[in-house]
Amino acid sequence: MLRFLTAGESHGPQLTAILDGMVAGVAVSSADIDRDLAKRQVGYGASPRMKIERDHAQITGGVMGGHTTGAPIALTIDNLDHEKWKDRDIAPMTVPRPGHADLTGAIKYGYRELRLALERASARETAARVAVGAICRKYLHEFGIVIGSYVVSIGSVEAKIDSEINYLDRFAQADQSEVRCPDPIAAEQMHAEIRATMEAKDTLGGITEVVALNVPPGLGSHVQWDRRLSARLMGALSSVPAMKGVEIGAAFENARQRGTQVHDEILREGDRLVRATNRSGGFEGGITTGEPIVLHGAMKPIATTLNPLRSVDLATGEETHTNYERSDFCPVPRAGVILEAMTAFVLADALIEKLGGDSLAEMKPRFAQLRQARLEDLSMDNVKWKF
Ligand code: EPS
Repeated sequence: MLRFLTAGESHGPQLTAILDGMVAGVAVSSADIDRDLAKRQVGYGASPRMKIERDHAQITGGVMGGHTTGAPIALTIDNLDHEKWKDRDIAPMTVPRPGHADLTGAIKYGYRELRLALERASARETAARVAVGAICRKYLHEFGIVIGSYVVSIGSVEAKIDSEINYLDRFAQADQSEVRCPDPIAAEQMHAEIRATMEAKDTLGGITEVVALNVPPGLGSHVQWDRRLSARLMGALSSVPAMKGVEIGAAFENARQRGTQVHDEILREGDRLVRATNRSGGFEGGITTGEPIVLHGAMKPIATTLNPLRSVDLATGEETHTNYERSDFCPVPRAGVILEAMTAFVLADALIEKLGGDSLAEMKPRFAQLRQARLEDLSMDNVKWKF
């Protein structure tokens, strides 16, 4: 239903995105998108490149009079750094960095210069994704759905977040923190850990928790593998560069426990069916339960390290060491908004699929009629039957 493509190189003139399948009637402005783009540019440990760029989305199609028309939405984001690169004689790069797409890209496409892989594999591309996600987020807001994130670990430092703190407060606290961690003690330790990593000329990874609130039950489906929304979400999050692991709820902890300790018991609150816990992270059978969707994205320490790693110069065939390219030391704090964008895209797609229709006006009444986890929505025949 909903799909998007991006194009553009890290140091080329601009990034382009096309979002196809967004319904008519959603209020969207450049300012809405720029707010999210700005979040992607800050965070301790970010590349000096972020001081050069002032990401701004220019909407060039699909929005008229401040609202989506149902046509494909096109937008561009200029790379301000392009000025410094254009018309320059660029020294070829022939030593691939372990962990980046330099070598695999060259093997696949037969490049004779590794920059051709680097330019497109660069996480610069995620600016276009964040812009697309901002539009999806505006659509989801119309139905009260909110997506946020915060950092739960950087390197070996783990946040201890009081379970009493509600998600909206966690998002707000993360926005106040240079490392986007709502636990102020852990945030200080994370800051120190990033500083120590920079001094050691190294890079650092971490884990971000992404949460979607007020998602109705019944999105996605158990009936076919590729309709499991949990799988679509995990796939989308793992497509973010350097994101090497995705977890739904407490999946890895759950795997160490017995079933009675893991599953979210079903209780009654008046007519409503509620859950005692949310260890499943908001999914059962690949379908949303109506509880918060909780995901974790594990980011590896990025591949461009100031201290060299062993590699081979493809021009000479000699074993050598990598050369440093300007880069982030720890992009984990600014990765959250990218994970949020991918979550917003997948959830918007699932909601459009569920509701049908071409405009917000058609969808609003359908949303109000969605079946909920209430006894009155679930009439059971209670009679014997046979296959
Ligand atoms: C990146 C390397 C750095 C980062 C870049 C991702 O770029 P440069 O080589 O220009 O210093 O700044 O991220 C961005 C440009 C961005 O907007 O996030 C890489 O190698 O992936």
